Amino acid sequence: TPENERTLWKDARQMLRKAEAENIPTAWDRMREQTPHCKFCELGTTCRNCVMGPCRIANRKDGKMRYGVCGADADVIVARNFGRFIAGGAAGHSDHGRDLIETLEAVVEGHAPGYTIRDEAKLRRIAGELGVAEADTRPTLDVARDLVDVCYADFGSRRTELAFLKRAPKARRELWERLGMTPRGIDREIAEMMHRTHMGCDNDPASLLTHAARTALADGWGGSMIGTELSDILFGTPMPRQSTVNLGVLREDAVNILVHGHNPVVSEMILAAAREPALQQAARDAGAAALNVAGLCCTGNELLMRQGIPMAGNHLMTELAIVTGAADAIVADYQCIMPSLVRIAACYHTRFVTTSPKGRFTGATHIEVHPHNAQEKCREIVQLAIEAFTKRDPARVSIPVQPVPITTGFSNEAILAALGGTPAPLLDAVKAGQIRGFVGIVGCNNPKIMQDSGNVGLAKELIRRDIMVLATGCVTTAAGKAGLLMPEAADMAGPGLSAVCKALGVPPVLHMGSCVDNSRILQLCGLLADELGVDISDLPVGASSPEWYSEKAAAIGLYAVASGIPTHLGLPPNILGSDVVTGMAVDGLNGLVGAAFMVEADPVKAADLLEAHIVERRQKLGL
Ligand code: BF8
Ligand code: SF4
Repeated sequence: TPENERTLWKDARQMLRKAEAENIPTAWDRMREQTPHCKFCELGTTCRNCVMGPCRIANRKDGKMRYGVCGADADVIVARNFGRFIAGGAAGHSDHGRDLIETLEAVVEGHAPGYTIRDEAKLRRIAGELGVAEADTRPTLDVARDLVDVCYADFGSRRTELAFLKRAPKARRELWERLGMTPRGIDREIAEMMHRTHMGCDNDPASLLTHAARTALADGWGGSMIGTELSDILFGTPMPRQSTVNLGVLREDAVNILVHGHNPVVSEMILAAAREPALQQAARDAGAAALNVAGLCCTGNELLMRQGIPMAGNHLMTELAIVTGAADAIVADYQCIMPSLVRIAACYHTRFVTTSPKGRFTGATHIEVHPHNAQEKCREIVQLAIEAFTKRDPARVSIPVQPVPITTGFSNEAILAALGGTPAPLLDAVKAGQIRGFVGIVGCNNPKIMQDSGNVGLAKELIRRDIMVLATGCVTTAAGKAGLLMPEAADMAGPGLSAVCKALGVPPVLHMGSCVDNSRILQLCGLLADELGVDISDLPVGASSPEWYSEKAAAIGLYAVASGIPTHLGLPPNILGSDVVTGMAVDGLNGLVGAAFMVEADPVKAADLLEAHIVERRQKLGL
C-alpha cells in the first residue's frame, strides 16, 4: 500500500489512511503533484537575483544558454544560490538565538513576568567564560546584564571574533584565520552573504563557498550556541530524564495542546500556564481529565530535554497529529511549520495559534507573545485550547499506538557529570576501541525519503559497529520510536559500545536536544580535541543528516564540515549543476578544512562511508 512506502511508522500509516478517507491531502500527496521537480532548480542553475533575468543555464551542444544575461556561468550561479541558502539557515538559527538574548534582557529589566534565571550557576559560568568581570561574585542581574551585552555584540560588526569561538581548538581557529573563514559578527556574515551574491560582486565559486562556510560557522559557534546556552540559563540545563514519544502521547480524555516550532520562550510559558491549578480546574470543568502538553519538532525537543514533556512527532508527523482529531490547539512560533496546517486544522475543531510576528499564517488565530506579556497571553491560549476541547467530535478521534519510552537530557553538563566531571573516561573507551567513534545524526524528514527509514537505518547500523550516535532535531523522534533512546537498546549495539552503555546505564543513542543544540556537539568536539591535544579534524567523529530538507540543516552541515567533521547527507543540495561547486563540497574542502560532504541515499552504505573516515582517523591517532 502507498502509506507503507511513505513512512516507517504504524502511527503515521494509520493517520495517512484516515487522512485519505477524510479527503485531507498531506505533504506526500503534494510531493507527488510536484514531481518531477524543475530540473534547472534541482541542479541549482536558475538565477533570479536580478530582473535582467531570471536566467537558466543549460548544458547544450550548441553552446547556447551557457551564461546568464549578466554573463554569470553555472559555477557562479550555483555557488551564489548555495550561499544564499546557507545564509537563510544561519539567519533562522541566529535570529532564534537573538530572541533568547531579548528574553534574558527583559528578565534583567524586570519586564518579563513568569520568566526567571533557572540556572544561576550556569549564568555565572558562561558569563565568566565570555569575559564578564567578577561573574562569580556580583549580583545575578548585573552579571546577566553584562552577558546580554556580550551576546548582542556578537551579532554586530565590532568584534573580530565571536565570543564562543574560544571553544574551538587553537589549531582550528588558526586554520579559519588563514582561510578567511573566521566568523566576525553573526548578522554581518549573513548580510555580507546577501551582498556578495548581488549581481556583480563575488563571482568566484571558491570565494563564495569560503564565505558560505564563514556564515555557517557564525551560526554554529555563534547564533546557535548563544541560543542553546541562554536557553539553559533561562529554563534550566538539561539532565537525563524519562519521557515518551509518538502520536500515542495524545490523550483521548485530556485537552491536548501541541507546541510546534523552535523557541522555548513560548513553549515553556504554555507549559507553565498548563500547570496552573486554575487552568487545570477550568479543564476539568470542561469535562477533561487533564491538560496535556506535547511537543512537535524542535520546540518539542526543548521541552523534552528540560522538562520531560512527551514528543508527539517530528516534521512529517505534524499534519498527521491534527488528523488524530484529538489536537485541541497547535501553538506555533516559527520555522518548519507547514502552511498546510492551517487548512488541516480547519477540517477539525483544532485551534491553530500563531505567536510570533515573524511567523504569521493567514487564517490562524494570532495571539502575539512577547516576554512582557507571555504569561497572560499563554494563559489565554490554554483557555482557547480548553474551549476547543468542548467542540471536539469524539467520532472523529483516533489516537494510534501506545507511546514508546525514551531517555533524554544529555547536555554536555549531564554527560560530564555522568563521567565524573571529565571527558577522560569517554576517551579511554575510545582509545580502548570499545567506542570506535561518534556520529551526530541530525535534521529532518523529507517526503522524498521513506519517513525515518534513513534516520533509523543509519543509527542502527552505526551502533552495531560500536559507533555511538548523538541525536538532535527531528532524528530524536525517529530514534525514540525505534527504541534506540533507551538503555535497553545497548543490546542492539556492538559488544564494545554495548558494554560501555551498560556500565554507564545510558542508551547507545544520546538525545542532545534541538537543532540549535547541535552547538552542544560542537562544544563536545572542542572539549575532546583539547583533551587529546589535537584538532577536531583528527577526531574519530562524523555527522549525518539522512533526511534533511531545510536551509538550516544545510547550514548545520556546512559548519560541521568547516569545523573538521566529515558530513553525510542522504540527498544532495541543489548544486549538482556545477562540477566546480560539487567537487569542492565532496572533495576540495578536505584539503582546506580536513573534512567534506558525502552524499549517499542508502543508510548501510552511508555507515560504510562514515566508518571509513573514523577508521582512518583512528589510525592516524595511533589507535
Ligand atoms: O530545526 S530537524 S524539520 S524542526 S530543520 Fe525543522 Fe529539520 Fe525538524 Fe527543527 Ni531542524
Ligand atoms: Fe541572470 Fe545574472 Fe540577473 Fe542572475 S544576476 S538573473 S544570471 S542576469
